Amino acid sequence: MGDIPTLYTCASSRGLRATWAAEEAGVDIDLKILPFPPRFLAPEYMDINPLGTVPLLIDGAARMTESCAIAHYLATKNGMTELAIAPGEPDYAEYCDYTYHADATITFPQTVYMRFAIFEKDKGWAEAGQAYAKWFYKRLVKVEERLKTREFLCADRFTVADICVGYALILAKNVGLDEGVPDSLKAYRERLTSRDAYQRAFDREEAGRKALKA
Ligand SMILES: N[C@@H](CCC(=O)N[C@@H](CS)C(=O)NCC(=O)O)C(=O)O
Repeated sequence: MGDIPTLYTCASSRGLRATWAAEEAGVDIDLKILPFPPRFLAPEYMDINPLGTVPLLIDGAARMTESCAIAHYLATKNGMTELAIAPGEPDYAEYCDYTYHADATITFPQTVYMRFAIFEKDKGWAEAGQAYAKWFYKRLVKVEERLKTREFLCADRFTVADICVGYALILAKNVGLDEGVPDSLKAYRERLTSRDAYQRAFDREEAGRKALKA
């Protein structure tokens, strides 16, 4: 494929932020779906990404391993698009803030919950996992407040900040963390996931996941 970026990811992982941004921006990517977790099920992946995490984007000499950064990069690599907010535009600061907030503050407790309460629940840490679930719920307050008067997080339009925060809400539903998600954020998630580009991204990843099993 050569000239187009290659995205290594696992279906419905944080890499969905990147696949979704590529679909929204109309950027061609070579999508490579790995089994989860690649660390154990695709150990050769460690040679190209010693972290063992997904996503990984390779574009020429660039190697990126942060889903929110990759989403912003894909939305802007061929020039600014409506999916991003430029310096000097209203809500530029908020755009940066919510794009980082999505993973650093919201997805972080979700990840710890998943590890302790799901993947390693037999190690006796399930209670700690549930404590992180509560922490996750509390951390939704900022987005909840922001969306009381808005349809999207920034500049009255759909941006990468919505992709990044929206994915955390999608993950919540997928891993049994929906009980403490306010109805207003469930409605926001519904608006986001009904977008054609989201559906295309989801279907592309699922097709890759199914091909692994074939
Ligand atoms: N901050 C990184 C985190 C990447 C990450 O931890 N990805 C998870 C999947 S959502 C993963 O690869 N877990 C498997 C592992 O750590 O072995 C991002 O947003 O891309």
